[in-house]
Amino acid sequence: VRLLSQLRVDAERSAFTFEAQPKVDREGKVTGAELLVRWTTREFGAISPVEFIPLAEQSGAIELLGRQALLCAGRLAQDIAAKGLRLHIAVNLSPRQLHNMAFERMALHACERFGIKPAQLELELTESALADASVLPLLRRLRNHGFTLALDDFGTGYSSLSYLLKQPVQKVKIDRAFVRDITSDNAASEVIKGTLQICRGLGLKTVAEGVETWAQFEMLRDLGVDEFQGYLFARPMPIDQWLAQLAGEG
Ligand code: G
Ligand code: G
Ligand code: MN
Ligand code: NA
Repeated sequence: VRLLSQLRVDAERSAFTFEAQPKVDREGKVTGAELLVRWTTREFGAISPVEFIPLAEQSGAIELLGRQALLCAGRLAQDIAAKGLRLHIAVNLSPRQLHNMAFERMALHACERFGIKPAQLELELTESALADASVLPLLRRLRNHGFTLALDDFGTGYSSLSYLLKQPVQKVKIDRAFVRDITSDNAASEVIKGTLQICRGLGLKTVAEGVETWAQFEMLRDLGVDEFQGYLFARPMPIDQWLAQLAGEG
């Protein structure tokens, strides 16, 4: 209860921070980064999003967190464009955010405010967020505005092929549970192969999450995965650190 009230107070104060975890292409070149929220309280220390996102969803604080994430993404996309780089910034969305009437306006506002195009932002949605067919019109509008929609944690929910066909997403992120087992478990690699084949057929880009070893990277690359994210390339890091790295590379 104390945690919940602290969460409300901190959400009002925009007290969340965000880390960036880069993604790379098949050559290992950076394509963009995913923003991951961080929350540290004086009383309880750092709390994992796995713990507080559900609380934020229940309490409604997720609206404020989501707004802060969009603004952070917009600002970062602006900084990156100013360096002459063409990289995307991805934000995670909770199911509840898609039921907020103001979400679309908030997302467009973030783009206007920082002078960026929606195409520079990627919205990561979980299967559970898409399970409710009533969000489809919003997703179509977001896509028409130019936002890239990515299906996160693919394979952990209950998506069937027919279900995937109906989604207006352009990218599929293969869950790290499959990536973890790809070199040891034949079933995991068959699931990935099947997923990649379907995605190719539908013209969807693919991202492998949680890539930790060279063996995983090489196997996934041979199978045709487009983008990669994981500790092998970089851990989530403070945004300024990522910008400094990019400056070094550029
Ligand atoms: O970095 P990591 O352990 O911390 O993230 C854990 C989970 O929290 C991930 O599944 C991720 O999707 C979710 N998450 C991270 N940042 C955000 C965010 O800004 N908004 C939402 N809704 N979820 C997030
Ligand atoms: O949004 P999503 O559920 O994809 O959240 C990404 C989560 O995965 C974050 O918690 C992030 O810290 C974590 N993560 C990113 N790369 C790796 C990795 O290589 N290995 C593991 N175990 N976790 C990772
Ligand atoms: Mn994600
Ligand atoms: Na994931």
